[in-house]
Amino acid sequence: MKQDFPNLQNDAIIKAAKGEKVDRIPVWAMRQAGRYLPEFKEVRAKHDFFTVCRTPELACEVTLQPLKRFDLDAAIIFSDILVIPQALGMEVQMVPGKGPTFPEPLQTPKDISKLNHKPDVHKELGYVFDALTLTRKTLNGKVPLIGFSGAPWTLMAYMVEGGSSSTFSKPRSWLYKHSEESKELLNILTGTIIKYLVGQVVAGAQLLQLFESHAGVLNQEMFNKYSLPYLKRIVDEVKKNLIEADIEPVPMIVFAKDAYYAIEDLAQTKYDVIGLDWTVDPVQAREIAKKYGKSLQGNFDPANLYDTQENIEGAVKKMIDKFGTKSYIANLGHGMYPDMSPDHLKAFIDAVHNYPVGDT
Ligand code: 1CP
Repeated sequence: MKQDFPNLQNDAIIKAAKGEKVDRIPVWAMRQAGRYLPEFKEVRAKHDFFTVCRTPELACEVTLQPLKRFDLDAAIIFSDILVIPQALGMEVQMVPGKGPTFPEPLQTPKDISKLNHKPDVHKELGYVFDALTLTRKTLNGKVPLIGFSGAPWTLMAYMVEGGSSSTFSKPRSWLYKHSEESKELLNILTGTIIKYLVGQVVAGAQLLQLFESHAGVLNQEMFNKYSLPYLKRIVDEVKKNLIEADIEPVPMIVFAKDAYYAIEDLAQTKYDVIGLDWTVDPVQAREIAKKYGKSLQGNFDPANLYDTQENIEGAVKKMIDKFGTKSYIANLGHGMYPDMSPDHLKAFIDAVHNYPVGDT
């Protein structure tokens, strides 16, 4: 299948993901579009959160907002991980001050039967594909466009808990009390995520990131049972399905937040890049990544952006000294917080770009 998109001018992030030489270290920031930007808040004052996601022109506009301010090496499509539970038939509201809320979460495993197990992703999530295609064309080849999805465990966590939580005790109780039904739910999610990600690449995504944002509430044994197998199936099948459709597979990034114990297992999958949160030591992660020929992404402590711009520069240099410049995509260890200063993100981005890469 041939896609007709403008030629890419800055492919540093794709090169870094593949372990190829770059002229400068590529950088982007998780949640680079969002509430810390006054221009984002202006759009949100006029439109409800999911209206922005569902209107390709608005999604495109907010995706491009951070690129107008900063010298970023990638755009990430504006959407949310919770569009998948919506596609399966669940209602999700974005409640100010509280975050995502499910009025009717899955209360017992019987509720799984109420879900649409095999949604038509083009019908239910076609608006994301349209936003990707419009944004890819509007970018005009400036930088690559990243598509994303929540990973199955993280989505199950919200669907059962009904919203955010520091313990996610309800979905974790399912893993012990209803193991088989939990696996059934994770399988339903996995099947939809695979079709959704393949559709994103067809629509114009040039890299994909999987967010396992709540890996941290699982121990290693539970992660190996309820997260890793599904993450693996996603990368295997997305790449296979793309090849079968005669489309070149795009680099895939896995970000399993707080799963420091899983880095070696993740490095043995087909993901090209392992995303790291700020609690991980880059030197140790690099040793593992080298062994398996993987690239790394991360892992600046987001709270470090509250420091002075001068101190940010020094901290960035220290971080890159540890990661090295090869097979590396600079990023935060998690997303931007709403009260952060755009100027401090700029200091981070500029400090990454000023780091000399040398000849190796
Ligand atoms: O009112 C608002 O504008 C809500 C703020 C907001 C924004 C800007 C939410 C609600 N989602 C988003 C956009 C978003 N979400 C993006 C695109 C923006 C970009 O990165 O530039 C992406 C990639 C996400 C992904 C997402 N949503 C994740 C994974 C990343 C992570 O932070 O770990 C998660 C966990 C969500 C759920 C979610 N949606 C929104 C919030 C506040 C949350 C987190 C809830 C919680 O703390 O549990």
